[in-house]
Amino acid sequence: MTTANREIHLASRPHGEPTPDNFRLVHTELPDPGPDQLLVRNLFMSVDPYMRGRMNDVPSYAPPWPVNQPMAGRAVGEVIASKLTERPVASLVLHEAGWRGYALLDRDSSQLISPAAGVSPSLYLGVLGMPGLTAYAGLFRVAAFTAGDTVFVSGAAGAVGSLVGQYARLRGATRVIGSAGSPDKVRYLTEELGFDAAFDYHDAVAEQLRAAVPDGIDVYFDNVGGEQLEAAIGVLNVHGRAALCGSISRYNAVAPSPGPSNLHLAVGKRLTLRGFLVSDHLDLMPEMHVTVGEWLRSGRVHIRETVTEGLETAVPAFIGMLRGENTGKTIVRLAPDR
Ligand code: NAP
Ligand code: FER
Repeated sequence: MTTANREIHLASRPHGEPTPDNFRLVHTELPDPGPDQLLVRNLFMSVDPYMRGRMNDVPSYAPPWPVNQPMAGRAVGEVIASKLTERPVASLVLHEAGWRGYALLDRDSSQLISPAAGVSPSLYLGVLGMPGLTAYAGLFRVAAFTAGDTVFVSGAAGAVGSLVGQYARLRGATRVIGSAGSPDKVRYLTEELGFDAAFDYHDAVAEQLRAAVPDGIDVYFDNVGGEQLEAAIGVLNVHGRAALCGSISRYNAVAPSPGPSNLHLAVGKRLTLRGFLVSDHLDLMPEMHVTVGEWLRSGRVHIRETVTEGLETAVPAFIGMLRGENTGKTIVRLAPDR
């Protein structure tokens, strides 16, 4: 027997912002699982900013996606046929074969997950997965947050940023400030997530940030780079730390952009500006699950997902996420019954 499948391939490499014609929906057939293989039906797939980098043919920590091949990305699937005893039918697995309806996996390419009762498996793509660990490791290890710090996070209404701000408050920040791309998101930060202040970065970034932090900041969690990084360097206190997590304001850029014009301030203020990859901090995953699992259970961390339905919405969801159409984690539901 075979299983009819649909997969999204990279059709061409974008110049600037990705467009729908950079992608192609392809119909394929999957064979039944061979020895030690399992067949999964994908329930949820993730679209993430780093995928924009994988569309480019340039050397990077993550190799470029090949053209005319299915794209990779995290997904949660339900095992529907298995020749591997450790992955029985009906179990749930986290894996890298997103952007498709079904996938053939083996032991090494799949990880069993057991969501607690009432926990959506999609959380393993967000707060309990890669973005969640990014927030946790970036704040507590990379930026060396300690109670009493004042924290500024950009991209604050997104998957990573929304967690950073909440984790800082829960661990005793003096003040937490966030920036985001719309008045609705700014309200979400202050009214639902408990940020002390927030602003829309489309207008007068340096002035708004300065007004929000009269005593400066000790930690900057940088999701966006560019103008906001420069503004943050301007208000960082002596011995301040910045965790350089991402530079999404530059991901669609077609020409190099100048660095922060005030980098010299790092000398006198003895700043630490430290880039990091979540994959270097996987040792924190168990601790993160214990700590954040308890925060979620007790209702002290709020999460939001922006969910679209069906594989045909994956490309618009990805392009929309890069444009800021999401709040919280962007998820594509692939199985209408979950
Ligand atoms: P996300 O924040 O959920 O979604 C991306 C957000 O970026 C959009 O919602 C949009 O929100 C914002 N954005 C788009 N263009 C922008 C611009 N020009 N200036 C400022 N903001 C802009 O995505 P995420 O998954 O949480 O990722 C956030 C950042 O973390 C990204 O930079 C990503 O690459 C990085 N990251 C790094 C690691 C690592 O290991 N270093 C791991 C995961 C993620 P607005 O409406 O606010 O514009
Ligand atoms: C990883 C390391 C980094 C990874 C994702 C990232 C999916 C994301 C980086 C970014 O968004 O800048 O292993 O796995």
